[in-house]
Amino acid sequence: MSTINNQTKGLFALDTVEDLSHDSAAAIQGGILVWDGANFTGPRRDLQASSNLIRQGFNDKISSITNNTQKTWAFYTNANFTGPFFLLRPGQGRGNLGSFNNQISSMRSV
Ligand SMILES: [Ca+2]
Repeated sequence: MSTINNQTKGLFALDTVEDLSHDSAAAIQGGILVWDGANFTGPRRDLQASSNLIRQGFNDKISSITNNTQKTWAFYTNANFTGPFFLLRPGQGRGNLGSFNNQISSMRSV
């Protein structure tokens, strides 16, 4: 079993919240989690609000995302919420962003 598979299994077993630290549980209740690596691996940022990712040091780096908010979010290839984008519904995640891999520069709820 690879490390990636173990992490993915853990990510989706969110009913086992008792296994999480207090900070992690808070993030899962209301944030956008973005990773540099595919399949929810590597450096991570927990974002609570709309962001131009240049300021987060994460511009053109995101390779996987989960939306743990109650809103649909849009992820754009250009700064200031412009350019091609895709949507993630509440609770939805993508471990592989396809043509959007390492392309996202801004994001906001819609
Ligand atoms: Ca990346």
